[in-house]
Amino acid sequence: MESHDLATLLHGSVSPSALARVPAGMVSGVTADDLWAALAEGDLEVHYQPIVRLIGTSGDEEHPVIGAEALLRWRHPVLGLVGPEEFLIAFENDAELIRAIEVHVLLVATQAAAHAGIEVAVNLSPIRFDEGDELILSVSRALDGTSLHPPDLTLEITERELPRDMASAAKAVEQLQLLGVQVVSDDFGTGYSSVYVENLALDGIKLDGVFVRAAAESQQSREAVEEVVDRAHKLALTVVAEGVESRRQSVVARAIGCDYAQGYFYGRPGPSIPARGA
Ligand code: G
Ligand code: MN
Repeated sequence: MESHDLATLLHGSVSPSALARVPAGMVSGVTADDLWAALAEGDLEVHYQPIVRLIGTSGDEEHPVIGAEALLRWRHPVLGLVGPEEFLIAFENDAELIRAIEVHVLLVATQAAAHAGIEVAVNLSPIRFDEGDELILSVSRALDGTSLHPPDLTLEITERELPRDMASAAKAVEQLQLLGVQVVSDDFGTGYSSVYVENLALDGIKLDGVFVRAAAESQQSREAVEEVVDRAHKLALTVVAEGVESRRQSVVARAIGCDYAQGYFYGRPGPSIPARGA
């Protein structure tokens, strides 16, 4: 089975304009020093958005929380809370800064999740997968520092960018899985889906919200997205539906076989980690 069919099918399910993301406005004048200072002063906070289980639930009213995605937020002295898309993009190639911020999020999130008794997903940028041992070390240190079970930690890697070297990224994914953690492709369908699925032995995909919303809007899109979910399952990938904003989208995500879901409908990101649901 050709995994690039996944991307082709998905792209056919939405209009090209739906995929063209409008870049978020950057907070102007931010320097790397500002971010190092924010990190040192505790102004880089970790917020959490619940992830719910859809499989094995008895109806569309039941959305047990099984985990959370850790999301970085900068508590800016003037602007208030700002998301990473508004301040981090300009520093995408500053590997040292990105590493320091991501290690901070990883440490805070794993401790919070161990305490709350839930699973947690942490975002890693593709450049971290070029570091080799450095990444593996920071993940194993984070695990050593808590009672979190490794399978309860998921690392999300966005497929919007490519790691510089796919072969070493593939090796990093294998080493992470040897630690027992899971690795999933984030924003699935919006980037290099086929490259990711073909080169990395992923545990799952997070289907971008644009497809979940399209599936709830037209029968044709729904069939295409359902086919992608079926094929992902055949590749032994779990599927998280992202960006679920309404009851209707939630019902559709469950009906087409998504295993888990996340989005404003179940809960917005917030400063406290959610408790495990019934
Ligand atoms: O790329 P990634 O999936 O990691 O992005 C997560 C971002 O998506 C967060 O900043 C979060 O605030 C946002 N988000 C979470 N749920 C929803 C949703 O239901 N709708 C929209 N539009 N954005 C969401
Ligand atoms: Mn993510």
